[in-house]
Amino acid sequence: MYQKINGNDKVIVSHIADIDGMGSVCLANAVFGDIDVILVEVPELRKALEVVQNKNYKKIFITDLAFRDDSINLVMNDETLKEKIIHFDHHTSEVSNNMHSFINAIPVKDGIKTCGTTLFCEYLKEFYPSPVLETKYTKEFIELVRSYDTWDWKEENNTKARDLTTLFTIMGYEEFIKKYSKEILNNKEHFSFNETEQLVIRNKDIDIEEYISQCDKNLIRMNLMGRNVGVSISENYRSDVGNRLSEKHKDELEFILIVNFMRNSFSLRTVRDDIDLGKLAKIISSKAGGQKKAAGMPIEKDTIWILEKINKAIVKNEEQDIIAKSLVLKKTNK
Ligand SMILES: [Mn+2]
Repeated sequence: MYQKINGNDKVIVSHIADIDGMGSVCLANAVFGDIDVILVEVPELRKALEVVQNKNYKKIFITDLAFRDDSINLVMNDETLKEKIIHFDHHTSEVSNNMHSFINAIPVKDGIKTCGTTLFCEYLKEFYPSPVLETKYTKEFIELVRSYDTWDWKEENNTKARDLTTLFTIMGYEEFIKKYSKEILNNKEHFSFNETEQLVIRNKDIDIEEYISQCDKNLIRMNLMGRNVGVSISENYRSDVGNRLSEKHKDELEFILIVNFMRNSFSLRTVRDDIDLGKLAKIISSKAGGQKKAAGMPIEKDTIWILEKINKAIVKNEEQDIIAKSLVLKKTNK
């Protein structure tokens, strides 16, 4: 959890892990000048709510974050807090929570997939109109965020959207927010990367390629909830790893499960249309969330059995390996 608390009357709580979480914060900085900021992973929302709960905020914006039961319960028991929250989420798994007055999940609007940043921008345009929201630069920046976050960039071949995410991976959230808050405020031209940025993005792409092929080599095949799954125990670039490996093995594997011990989470990714990972993850854990092709859940008591299964799969694969090798050995000895 990252916090920048300066005693402002507004605070934005956003997703720390991707450019959609960043986009709303950059817009808020550009429009409000200064605003308190808290960045969290999805399961940390309750902690963030506890931080803002007894402060004198007039408005609490929550962007690109889903409410889990623990956060819902906290808000339900605090009328003052409930009134201050304005929520912008787009994850399909959360739509059923819209029955709560403070929850607002809209996955599609006018036939176009939304993201936290596009929803927040529309709200700002209505209630805090500003010329910085109307520039070519801002519109293009927001579309890059939307395109990447909804994975529309794949069909649209919007490589700039992917490059923006790569730059975020390189810069980290603090530098990224600082840079793009300033750009949105001052830049009225088309969105572009300078030469240095292009160079570091290309270099990073090479690293990512190597990382993915390493993950591919170490992929563990197993069965989970009756599905053929490829498991990758890896820390970085989870959307790239998940999507690329799912694409490569789409006939054999229904989805890719990434085990990330640094984030203490499971990430599920697929390119297939015959499975709904958001729904599947919800069956496994009440703390899960996501969409058809991308979902996640924490590693904790309800999900730890998955690690046990992976362990068994590793042992089984090793045994099969040994058998296969000894068969080869027998053959060559003959
Ligand atoms: Mn998002």
